[in-house]
Amino acid sequence: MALSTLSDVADGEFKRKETTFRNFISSQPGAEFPPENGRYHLYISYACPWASRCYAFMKLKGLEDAIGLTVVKPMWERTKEGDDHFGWVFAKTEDEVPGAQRDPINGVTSIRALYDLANPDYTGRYTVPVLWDKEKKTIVNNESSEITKMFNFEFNNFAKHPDVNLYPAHLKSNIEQVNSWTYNSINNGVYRCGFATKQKPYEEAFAELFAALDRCEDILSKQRYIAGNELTEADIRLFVTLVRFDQVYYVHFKCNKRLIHQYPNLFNYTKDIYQTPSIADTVNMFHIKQHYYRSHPSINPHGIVPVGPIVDFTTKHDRDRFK
Ligand SMILES: N[C@@H](CCC(=O)N[C@@H](CS)C(=O)NCC(=O)O)C(=O)O
Repeated sequence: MALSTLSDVADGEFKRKETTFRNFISSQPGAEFPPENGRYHLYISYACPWASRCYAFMKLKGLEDAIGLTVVKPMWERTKEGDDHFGWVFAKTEDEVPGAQRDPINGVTSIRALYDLANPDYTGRYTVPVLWDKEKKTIVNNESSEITKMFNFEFNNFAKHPDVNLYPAHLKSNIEQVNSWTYNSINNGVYRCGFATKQKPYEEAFAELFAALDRCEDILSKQRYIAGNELTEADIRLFVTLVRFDQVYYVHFKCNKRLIHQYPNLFNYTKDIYQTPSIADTVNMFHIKQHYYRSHPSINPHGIVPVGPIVDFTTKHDRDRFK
């Protein structure tokens, strides 16, 4: 099975490649991609933390009526007869896998086919999220950190919650400062542990990951959210990794120094974000576990999905102790 994720390994070290479609939806006069009600469509996997952060922004801003959404099947499958690429595919029928859908916009069978429609010469990875323009029939952007910015700022005329701002100006430098270390050491850090093919890069990524989690634990002992006392982009970015950690990364990616539910502040914080209205809708643990454990045969050859641990994010948290 060809695993495009593993093609990002060099010298035993996992190095994530840059994404390719980098256009912006903008309300500036004359913009090529203006914000319009009903024009854009987001393709995600519930398994993917990067795609899930886009979906979380969509929900927090109340953009579900303005921007369409389609969810792929959790397990990677062959994307084209005659070659050995495995990747994201759509459901064949609406009831094939609970939560997974057919492609209602282009009627294609895989995410790869969307990239081929957008650019027949495309040769990169076929990743989610994909933000699709129905009018120009192309991919606007496939970089989650940019899609979230567009959702935050550019659709306020159509958002049910235009007042929600996950990049408030007064916290901008804190947010960027936090993102600068959480991305490499935590969000990508778990992948650097999991996809390392040599001991040394694995151990380096592991040490960095747990040092960064300790740093979060310390910050979160003093304030409710990671960049201050309001929910921001930095929290959503951190949350998507924390919520997958105990049930996937601890086992599958060998991030097994400590579970998140053993850190009092990090665990209560994860529950706090999970219980923020509409965030729980973006977390589908069935898709998450099915994907990771069953789509990476190089690290879990038999595709057995561990039953535990059972983690309950719905119990009471203590984060309202910060006012
Ligand atoms: N930089 C991208 C990364 C997205 C990404 O790596 N997505 C993974 C899933 S978690 C994917 O679609 N992988 C498919 C593949 O590698 O073939 C973003 O943040 O949007």
